[in-house]
Amino acid sequence: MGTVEPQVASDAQTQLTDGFQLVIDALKLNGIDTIYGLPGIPITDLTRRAQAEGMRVLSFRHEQNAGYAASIAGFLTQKPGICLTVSAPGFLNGLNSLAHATTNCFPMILISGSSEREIVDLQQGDYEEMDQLAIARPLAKAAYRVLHAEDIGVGIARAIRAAVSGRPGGVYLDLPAKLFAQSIDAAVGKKSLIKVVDPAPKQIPAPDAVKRALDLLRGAKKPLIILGKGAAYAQADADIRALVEKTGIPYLPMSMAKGLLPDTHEQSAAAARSYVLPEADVVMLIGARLNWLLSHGKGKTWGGKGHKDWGGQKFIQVDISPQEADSNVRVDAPVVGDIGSCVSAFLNEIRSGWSKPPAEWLNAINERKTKNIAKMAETLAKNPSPMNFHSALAAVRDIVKANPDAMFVNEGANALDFTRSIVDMYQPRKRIDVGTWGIMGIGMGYCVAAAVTTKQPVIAIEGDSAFGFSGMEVETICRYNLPVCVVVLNNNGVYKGTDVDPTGRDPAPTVFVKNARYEKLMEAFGGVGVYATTPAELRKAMEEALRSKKPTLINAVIDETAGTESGRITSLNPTAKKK
Ligand SMILES: Cc1ncc(C[n+]2csc(CCOP(=O)(O)OP(=O)(O)O)c2C)c(N)n1
Ligand SMILES: [Mg+2]
Repeated sequence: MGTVEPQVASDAQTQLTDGFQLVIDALKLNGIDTIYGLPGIPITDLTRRAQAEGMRVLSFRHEQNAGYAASIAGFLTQKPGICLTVSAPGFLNGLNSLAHATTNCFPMILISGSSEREIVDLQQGDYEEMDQLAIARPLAKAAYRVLHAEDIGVGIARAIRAAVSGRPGGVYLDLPAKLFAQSIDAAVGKKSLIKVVDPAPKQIPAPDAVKRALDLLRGAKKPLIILGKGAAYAQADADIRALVEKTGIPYLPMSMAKGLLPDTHEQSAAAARSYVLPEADVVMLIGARLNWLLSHGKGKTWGGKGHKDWGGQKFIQVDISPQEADSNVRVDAPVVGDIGSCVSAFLNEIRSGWSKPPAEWLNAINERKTKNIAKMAETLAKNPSPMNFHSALAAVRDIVKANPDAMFVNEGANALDFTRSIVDMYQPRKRIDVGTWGIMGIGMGYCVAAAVTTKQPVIAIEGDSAFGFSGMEVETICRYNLPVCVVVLNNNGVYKGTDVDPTGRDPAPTVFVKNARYEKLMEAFGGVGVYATTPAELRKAMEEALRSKKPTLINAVIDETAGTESGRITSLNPTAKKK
């Protein structure tokens, strides 16, 4: 190990190829040109040779961040993002992102090297011994192992198809160390590779399901459309916008669907969310699941009497997975197919005419919207000292408006919830965030993948706790000189910086070192660090970062009393009964 040997495939004398080469050839044959990973036994040479063969190999400081990068690359490109790790510990570090990809329906393949099968299976104590395939299987949409070089082509083809077809997800591919060095005849090897034809075939919805859905929608007095990140993934942006505009139905974007239509669109009901959810009589879900993020379609959010009661709405659910319907409440009109095909079927049907929703409904929404937007504008105009989330995010909002092409990464609790509601998005698939699990740690991995796959500048709005999960990857951002501007909304802790240990011994579990200088971390690797205590300083630093395209970290000092416990999901937090 250790030498670069990109010539094996074309070695005229031996006419041999090997496992390393076949993995690279199989990926390239399928248009996969980027690997997010971290080298070590047994995949070090795979990273070297992939790079020597022109693949982009992005090397991270921790596999979890490489994995998150791969998962979001899958979301942004509809091609499986590849994460490459070493055995046992590297594999486990990557596993979190595999589960994340499956949960979020992002196409991703975690490829891990693994140790000697014979030794692992007899539990004889090999270097980094672990039965990785068995451990990955319950967290993946599919999991495969390849033992023979001749099967690499099939293994990669199956992994690609499983990742992107139907409902996308995370796939695990186990490649034992011995596989890489196996030599086979180069011509046999070449023939064994498979270029996957139509990896994500269209799934056309049944015409009667389309009709049933539109009949229900047509009869609604208070219809509502909810766009989920499945709708963003579909890349059917023009049709989705046409459906919303032609029907005239108010819509709500879920977090990562923001920007499918500009958030400033007159039909957006986002500023009247708490009014439209309980009031709507027919709700069309497009690529959005009725999970916790939509309060399971029931309870007080939806106008139910008790916290588990159905509010009485009828649901139309447009989803690629037939199993999604009835997951929480009855779905009266399931429409199963890929979002693009379903939306285009709706458009075909409504071409013959559609009457807009009743004016009372639209007026009632507009009234609430106008009131809430005015109230928010008042809050945003304040300029308190120290700066709070609102005054900082008012600056961020203007910057995003002026740079609608920029990618936008967001994580934290208050840093997430305030940003989502204050910062408008103007284009599809710009906002990428904590997703289905509300996971902390996606930040810097997402920044790298967003910069690499879209070639656009990236803005990341990070809670100080959230940032810490992947902070070391600022070195990765500097190493590849990516145009990433990280803003740490620094309130000295998780939710707030004000907690104290009642015994007086230690810092409270939710607080960090006060006035930490996160910007110096970026400076350590040659990037630009800025310490900002006012919205004006923050604005200036962001403008400069976008202009210069230099890796930048702005430490935005936020009033440590400003946040709330758990941000907007305080109700999910069990609190100890007071004695
Ligand atoms: C992997 C993971 N670990 C822990 C949590 C619990 N958690 C939710 S938000 C959060 C951090 C919130 O603090 P910060 O990022 O500073 O945001 P703030 O509310 O202070 O703006 C944590 C630790 C999580 N969501 N994911
Ligand atoms: Mg914080």
